[in-house]
Amino acid sequence: MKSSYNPIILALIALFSAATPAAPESGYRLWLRYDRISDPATLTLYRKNITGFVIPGESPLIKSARQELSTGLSGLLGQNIPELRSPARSPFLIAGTPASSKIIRSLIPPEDLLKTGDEGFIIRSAIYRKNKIIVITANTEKGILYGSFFFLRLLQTHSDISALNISEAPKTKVRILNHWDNLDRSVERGYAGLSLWDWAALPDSLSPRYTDYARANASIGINSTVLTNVNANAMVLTTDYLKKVAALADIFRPYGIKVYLTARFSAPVETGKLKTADPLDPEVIAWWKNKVEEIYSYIPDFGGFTVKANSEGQPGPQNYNRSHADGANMLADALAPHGGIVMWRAFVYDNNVPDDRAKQAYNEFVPLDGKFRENVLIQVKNGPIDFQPREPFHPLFGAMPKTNIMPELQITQEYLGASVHLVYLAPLFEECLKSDTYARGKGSTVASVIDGSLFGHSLTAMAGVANTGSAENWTGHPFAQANWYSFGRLAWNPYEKSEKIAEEWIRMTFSNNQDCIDGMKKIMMSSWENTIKYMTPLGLHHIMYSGHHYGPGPWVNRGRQDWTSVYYHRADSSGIGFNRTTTGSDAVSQYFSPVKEMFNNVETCPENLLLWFHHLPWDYRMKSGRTLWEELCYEYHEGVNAVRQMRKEWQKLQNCTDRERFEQVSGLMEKQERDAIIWRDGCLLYFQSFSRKEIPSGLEKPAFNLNYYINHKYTDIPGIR
Ligand code: GCV
Repeated sequence: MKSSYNPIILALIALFSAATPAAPESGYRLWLRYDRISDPATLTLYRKNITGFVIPGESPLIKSARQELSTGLSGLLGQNIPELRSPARSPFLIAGTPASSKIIRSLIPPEDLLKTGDEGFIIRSAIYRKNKIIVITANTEKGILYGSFFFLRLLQTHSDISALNISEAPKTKVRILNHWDNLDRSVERGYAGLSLWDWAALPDSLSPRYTDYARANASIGINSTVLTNVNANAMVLTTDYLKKVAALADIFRPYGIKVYLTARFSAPVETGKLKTADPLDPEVIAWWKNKVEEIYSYIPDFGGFTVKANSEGQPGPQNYNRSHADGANMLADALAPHGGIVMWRAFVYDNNVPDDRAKQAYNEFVPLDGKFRENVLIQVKNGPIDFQPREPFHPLFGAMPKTNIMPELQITQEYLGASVHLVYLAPLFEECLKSDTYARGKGSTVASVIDGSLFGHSLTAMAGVANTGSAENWTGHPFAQANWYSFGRLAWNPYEKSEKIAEEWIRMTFSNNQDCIDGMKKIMMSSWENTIKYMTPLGLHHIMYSGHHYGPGPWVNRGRQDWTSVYYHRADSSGIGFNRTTTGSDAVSQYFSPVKEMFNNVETCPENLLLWFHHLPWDYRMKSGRTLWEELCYEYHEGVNAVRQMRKEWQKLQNCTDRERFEQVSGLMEKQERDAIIWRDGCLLYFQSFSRKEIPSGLEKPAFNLNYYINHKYTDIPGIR
């Protein structure tokens, strides 16, 4: 379509609109900003294509979609885009199911919707009575809601909407946030303020934030949320709390979001006054059955339970000499008549440290394959230890073909710099999802386990440990919003590319100007690798300070052995690294061939996981020609230098954002540089006490001695005391 503006004037306006800093923004609106489209040509085109919208129906889901289309379209197009009672003679948008709209029935053949299931949708350009229209349709109203958000995203990202033919369906069924939120509003590993759930005020007082939380999630396809910490409190299962939970569920339902709770395994004893929580005890079975019935009486679409059992002090079936399957199945049987599910976590390891911690979940769960009910999923962290900056994929992926397996990713940055360091996590998630398990030969990726295609499972899910809190911008660091966003997009489609997701998010959250997109994308896409370099290069892991996991603590050697750093890095005068090869703990043998051999052989083991699998001498020759010690020094230095470079790049992007967010990010980057240096120098000085080698010339030398770093206290990091 031809624009009526002079192209030179258009170019000038575009240049100035991109180069003018916007009004201050707190970040509250996340990626749903709906500000008027700044590019005049795009705006004109969109205005010509959408003069109004039709959305038949009055159900809660349709009302949510209507509200979103109304604010979104009018905001983005900078003029009132009215809801039409009947089709207009000018181009319009129509959103509805075939059942709700004759126009849609006449335009979309029913077979086209077959593949979209009960949550997917179609967005298509069409001609109706010689008029160009845009159709959003789906089998269900939930699909209409998702389609509406998707369409708004097309506008927000300045996409071409002239010939649309989009068909989308999520690849997983349950796309769920796990909130590690306690009933006193503290958040375990939370760095963005208090819990969103104001339990004391619920159910009478309902913050508007609850609706905005639901909108944000729905906009990226998240359809479930576990409200409470996996280190669970049985109190949330009492009647008074269930009423509070029901109030939240009522707000989330119109956005297609189901609530779930964590079930404390000992609840029958703690709140039910039974003498045991043995999952095979008839009274215990009856207690859970009644409790579940009570929950459904308040929340008819309750999703089910997430359970951490027999892990890090949590009670579980093993307290009664029962297996994880006995425990999970007992809860699953109580939930099954109501359509509920159990997400049973595989994050278990023995406090007696009988074996390499990396091996324990596999050893515990693989023998139980096929023993879980159909409404049970085993929830597996992306790697075998615990959300480290980099881990190999968890060997349980692919190893339990007869069991529903779901991944647990961590969106909150427990081991990745809290909400201070800019770390875009989608490349980490993508690396795990793309990993080939070889469970059924080449191409058996983790993603194919998760979407159910590898072993033919239909109950599929992906969980992300949330990074949200009461901070005005939800996540503390403005860029941490991208981690929430990308989790949702990857849960919808585990094959999506992190770079594409970054670009979408930047366009919606900051700017559609190409230089801004390129600059921010560069920062985001390199941020994870850079952080690994100054924290845990070459496969090092779990060398954080104990208690908080923010700063370095390779010297931590007291307390429970597998909570110390020395257990993991095993540095001594002969070298460094954990020997998990066939000559060591043999964790490699939990992987299928040829992954096992690849990790086992020092020549083929990727260098970025070298010290995860191998203990090597300090003068081991790396591919670069440097010794291992030298390489370690260079990696740590490169990490710090990359943060410095990132700060410079950010300064160039001043006009890509408002002053408020620009200053906030600048301040955070300053801290990130300071703390990256602490990581580098603390770790190198400590490891140097074993290697007894000089830091190569040309590299910066630590400003203080080792004791300084050992005694360093952080006073300005959110959530860290
Ligand atoms: C919720 C790690 C964290 C704990 C967390 C645990 C888990 O150990 O440090 O805070 O507890 O993982 O995932 O259960």
